[in-house]
Amino acid sequence: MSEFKVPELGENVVGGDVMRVMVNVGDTIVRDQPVLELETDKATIEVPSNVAGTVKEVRVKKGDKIKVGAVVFTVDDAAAGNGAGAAPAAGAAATVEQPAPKAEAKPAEHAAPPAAEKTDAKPAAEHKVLPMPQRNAEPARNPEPVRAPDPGTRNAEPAQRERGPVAPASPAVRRLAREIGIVVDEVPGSGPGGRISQDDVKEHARRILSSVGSAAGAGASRATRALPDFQKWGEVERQPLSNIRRATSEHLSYAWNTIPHVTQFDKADVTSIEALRRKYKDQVAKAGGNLTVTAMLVRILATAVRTFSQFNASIDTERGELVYKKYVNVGVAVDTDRGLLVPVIRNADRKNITEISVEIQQAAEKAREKKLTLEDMSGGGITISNLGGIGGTYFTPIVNWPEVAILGVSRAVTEPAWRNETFEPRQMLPLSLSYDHRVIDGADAMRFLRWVVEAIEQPFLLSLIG
Ligand code: CAO
Repeated sequence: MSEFKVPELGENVVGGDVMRVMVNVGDTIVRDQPVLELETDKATIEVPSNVAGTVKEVRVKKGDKIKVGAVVFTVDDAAAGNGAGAAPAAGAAATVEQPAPKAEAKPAEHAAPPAAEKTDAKPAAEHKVLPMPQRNAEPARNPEPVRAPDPGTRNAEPAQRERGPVAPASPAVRRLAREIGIVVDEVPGSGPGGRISQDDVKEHARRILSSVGSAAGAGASRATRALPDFQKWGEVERQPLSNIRRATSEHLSYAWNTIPHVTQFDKADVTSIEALRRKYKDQVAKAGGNLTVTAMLVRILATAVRTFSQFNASIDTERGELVYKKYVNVGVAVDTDRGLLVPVIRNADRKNITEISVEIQQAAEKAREKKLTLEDMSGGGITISNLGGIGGTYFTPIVNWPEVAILGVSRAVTEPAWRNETFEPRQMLPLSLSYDHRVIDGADAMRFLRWVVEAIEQPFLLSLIG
């Protein structure tokens, strides 16, 4: 008899919510067959089996929260005869030599899984499966390791992406990290290829402690306040935070607590550009896009940050440096029924508005169909958040850390504007620019926003310099 346990999943994943158990008692399974779908705070992961045989007992069900190392099911492998091997010792899932476990990265999602708790052993059709390297033997990990502030659903640390899903670190370094409660995959490695040393782990721990200390100082009054008993005033219902909501909450709290925000407002006269939009809408539709103010603004922002490079920068407080990006990637906030997701339009400065319209359309569809990958949402330089399709006048968007600026767009309305000694009906678009005041001065922000307004009002400018 063998046990199948949740293997190490990489990318700081310590466990997750069971979305689907893809085997039933009596099923005959083979190695590498997807058997479990887990929703973590960063991705939905499809876990393949490292055992083969007939399923005898299934110990988890949809909705369970399980950790790496938990037994999922047992199999009778007597008849398998394919070298599935005996069950590893209890708590040793991390020591299992996984059969090149496959995980599928896609944004954490809150959508309800298929109705049946246990289904046939079939991978979900929409999932892409990414290969994950084998892991070395390692004892059970600290269940509650300390994490660096989480970039949430919006961005992944470049260093981690570059060095792959599993951090290069020796067993001794991993042990040290585990003992002091650090997620080793989050430690920036100073060695060749990002290899992590014991000193890197200690330095990372020191940094977290100092940031936790200052955050605690800043938010002490919030942290210590207990909620009232709401039931005193009527019926209430409690629901657990979904993974995507938790990740968004952590990410936005981090951004809000770290970035000194300022928001500036302006209005752009979109009467002419709106006429152009209507004129060319069908043409763009034929290419598969929806020509909207969002697409036009993505292109305008992409050109604007080439002129105002500090708007496409990040602040590295550790090293006392500003990081100026030479590429132009624009994030677009997309509203989904599971929460906010921010896919990124890459090299937006090199694409025309039709191409951008098509990409936004595709990204929004992927977001709503739960098909966005973490990569699709990484590497943005500046973000646009357009709530105008819904309504509203102005709002104060939160900067999407580690970016330094975000443009909020509200609903364009026709209003009287004083032009040529008379009031004329003009369609005006309210814009809200939030920025990190450590990096951007107010005067520069106003110049930037004015530039954007002028580019909207005189679209020829884009062709002139774009
Ligand atoms: N003012 C007036 N009309 C607007 C508008 C605005 N600011 N923005 C969009 N519209 C219009 C569009 O032109 C379109 O009109 P037509 O039907 O005539 O073409 C219609 O509203 C629907 O547009 P859309 O919203 O489907 O398309 P979009 O490209 O503008 O936006 C997307 C795409 C994905 C950004 C949007 O659907 C969305 O999810 N917005 C919400 C973003 C969000 O939640 N932000 C908050 C984040 S928290 O900071």
